[in-house]
Amino acid sequence: MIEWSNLSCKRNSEILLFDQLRKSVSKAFKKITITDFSAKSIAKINKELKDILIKNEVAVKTTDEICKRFAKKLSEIEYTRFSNARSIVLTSLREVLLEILTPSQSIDLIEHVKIAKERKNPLVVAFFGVNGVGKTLSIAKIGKYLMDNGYSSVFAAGDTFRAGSIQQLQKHGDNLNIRVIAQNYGSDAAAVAYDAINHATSKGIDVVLIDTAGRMETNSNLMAELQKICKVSEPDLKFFVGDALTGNALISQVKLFNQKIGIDASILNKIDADVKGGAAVSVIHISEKPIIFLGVGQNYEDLESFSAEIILDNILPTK
Ligand SMILES: Nc1nc2c(ncn2[C@@H]2O[C@H](COP(=O)(O)OP(=O)(O)O)[C@@H](O)[C@H]2O)c(=O)[nH]1
Ligand SMILES: [Mg+2]
Repeated sequence: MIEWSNLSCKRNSEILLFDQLRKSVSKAFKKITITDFSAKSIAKINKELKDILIKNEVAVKTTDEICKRFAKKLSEIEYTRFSNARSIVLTSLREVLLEILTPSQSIDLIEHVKIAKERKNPLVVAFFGVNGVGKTLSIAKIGKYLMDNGYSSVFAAGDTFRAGSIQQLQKHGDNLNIRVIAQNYGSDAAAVAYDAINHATSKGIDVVLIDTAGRMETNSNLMAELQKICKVSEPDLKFFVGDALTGNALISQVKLFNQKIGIDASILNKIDADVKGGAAVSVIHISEKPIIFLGVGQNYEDLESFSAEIILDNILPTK
């Protein structure tokens, strides 16, 4: 059993993200010796890029899309003998990755809270994902984030399945001084969510954060339970929570949860431990939904608002 009281609120300021991906890109791009952007030269760089992306766990479909757009961009370059090939290649790759990391819609949690407040309703946010990806800790981090921004929240202990899950959420609630609405293990998670929404409505609490059970994504009972939670609590926002360390399994999870539940955004955790770094790029491309937060550690403050620029700065060499 993890000792939750050990969680402090210290900031982990020096987080080295996507170490391996950056190193491979840097190494490959140092070697760029091409002197033209002929179809042959482009194919050569593209092959190198493809290998790097696949090795660093960017999904195959995402890799293909990046390479396709990258090759197209390079083929449109007007190259002269004064051009700096390496800089052209880097700029083009940055542009392509930025497109991939910027889905059509973006999500600002605080804006959603403000709108719900104007309507005098609590904002209802539900968290979904398989076991161990960090749903419960994300709820605690977001509870703290909302508090730091001047908004109140209540936690709904909707994982009534896994032993210890209610106590785990309760411990976070105690640490953060946030109320937890819970029933017994085995009780109806949708009823817990419903209670929490009633509690928030009657007490004027701004946000309801609903924890849910994980199990395996292939478990059809789980999907039925999660759909029932959605039907009863009608969440304003549904967040898929994923673990960056799970590589390609993450891609099938986000696809499935999106299909069965319909997600609004993803939270990607354990970025602090993800040396490969392909997950963030793939999750956005595959789900066509933004990442709203990155989990970068086990402290309550280890939550970063997502920014494509931060990811790019971490992946691409600057010179
Ligand atoms: N290093 C790291 N660990 C995390 C992060 N998010 C969650 N964890 C750890 O992952 C484990 C599972 O988290 P939990 O919230 O219980 O996952 P859940 O089963 O989805 O509710 C715990 O040990 C967390 O401390 C993160 O961003 N970085
Ligand atoms: Mg949990």
